[in-house]
Amino acid sequence: MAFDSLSERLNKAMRNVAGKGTLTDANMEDMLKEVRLALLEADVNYRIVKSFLEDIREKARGEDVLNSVEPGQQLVKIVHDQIVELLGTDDASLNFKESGMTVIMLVGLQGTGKTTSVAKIAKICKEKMDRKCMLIAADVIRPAAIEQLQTLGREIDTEVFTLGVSTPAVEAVRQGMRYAQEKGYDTVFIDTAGRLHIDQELMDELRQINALVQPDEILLTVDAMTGQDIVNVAQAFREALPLTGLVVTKFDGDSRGGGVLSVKKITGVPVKFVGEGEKIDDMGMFHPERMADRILGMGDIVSLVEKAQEKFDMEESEKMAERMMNGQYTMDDMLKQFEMIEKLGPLSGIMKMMPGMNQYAAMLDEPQASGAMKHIKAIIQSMTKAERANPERMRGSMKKRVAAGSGTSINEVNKLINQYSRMKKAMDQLGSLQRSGGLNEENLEKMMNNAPGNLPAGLPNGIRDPRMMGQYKKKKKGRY
Ligand SMILES: Nc1nc2c(ncn2[C@@H]2O[C@H](COP(=O)(O)OP(=O)(O)OP(=O)(O)O)[C@@H](O)[C@H]2O)c(=O)[nH]1
Ligand SMILES: [Mg+2]
Repeated sequence: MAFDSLSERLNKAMRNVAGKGTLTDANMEDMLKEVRLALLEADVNYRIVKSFLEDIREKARGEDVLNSVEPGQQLVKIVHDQIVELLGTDDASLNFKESGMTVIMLVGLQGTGKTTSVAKIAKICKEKMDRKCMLIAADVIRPAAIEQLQTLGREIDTEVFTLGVSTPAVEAVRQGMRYAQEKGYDTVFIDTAGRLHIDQELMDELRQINALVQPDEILLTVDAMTGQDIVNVAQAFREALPLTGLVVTKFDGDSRGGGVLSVKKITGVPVKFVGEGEKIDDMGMFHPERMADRILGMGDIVSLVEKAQEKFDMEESEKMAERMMNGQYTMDDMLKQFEMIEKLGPLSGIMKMMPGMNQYAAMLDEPQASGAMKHIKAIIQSMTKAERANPERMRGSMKKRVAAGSGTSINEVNKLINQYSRMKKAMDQLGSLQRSGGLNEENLEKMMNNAPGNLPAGLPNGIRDPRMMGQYKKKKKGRY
């Protein structure tokens, strides 16, 4: 099985360090040396190995020390997370059109497993996602290709559209699409021809099909046994076609796995499916977490550290919440908050449902949406302790220094300070709500009645919201 020897070596290196009660630079470097060798031996791209190790070092230094687990165990978790990161943390599910027909095209070199994968993935779509699937035979080069697809189609009880070998592939696709539309299919798979090497003729044909149907998914099948060459093949195909994902086949073979571990980082194309055998059901969606568990094989330790981290986060956030509601909200708190939100995912969904909190919800999402976390961090880290506690008091020259120090602009610094002020206000409001008894019946009643005078001091409501106030004034001005 792919990754077996990598897994064994990594496991050994990590077991060594996992039991350590104290962690010195020296035994961490020993461990990293082992990890490095294991990855290189598995044929992972050397540049990736290098940045992989650097990231681990950096994370190990930056991590909060958890009291309830051994430092070595914490390090195991860091390595695990780094493998997940390498495999890709974005959503790797299929893109289906909201309405209308979704088209999924499989491309790849000869014999990599396109035709088999079409049937395997169609079966998953049919059975697990309730899609109405049809297959189009667009490989008119290999004589037995159409028959092979028809056999597979029968096996998964799915219609195959073909015009035989004498109709060019592009024409077969054109007519197949029309046919699928008429028949009310909502998901169409296109099985294309393969070549031994990437050649112009193949790419031209694929480009034409792409231009004609603009598939929602173009999946490149790669054979896990190809090793690092996966990366070169993926790059060549990506230059010709807007690839949306990879299907790694023959994972059941004895490949070292380095190509699979390198391809996402280098090409930016995520692995979406993994084929693990010749049978129709030997295909699964790709889960980076599960794959990382499989590679590292230390699920017990990883989940132990996860639990400790959750507990740590809870304690931290409780302490923080208490301070914040007592009017001690600093920019350091804001940064921590953003980081927590980043970890948690969209908290704004919940906030949007709370009366008056909608405006803050949008702010919370901002650092995630724009990827501005790096800037925010740099800005806050460029500020002195005193400035972080009272950013509103910063003068122009200070802001200029911070902007220069963080590689941002005064504008961005100002924007962050504004955001901070609004968050601080929200915290104060929550604090005063809590001091006046929390969200009890009485306070809720007051909020419902929306009577500004009766509300706990400063609670946001329609008219006191500064932005609403502006609109209100504008309206007044226009009218009178
Ligand atoms: N062990 C194993 N064999 C696989 C897997 N996927 C495909 N195969 C086998 O690989 C061979 C080639 O598969 P095809 O699906 O015909 O490959 P293709 O890319 O369509 O090939 P061409 O159409 O000739 O380019 C077949 O014998 C498949 O059974 C897999 O995940 N594991
Ligand atoms: Mg084929």
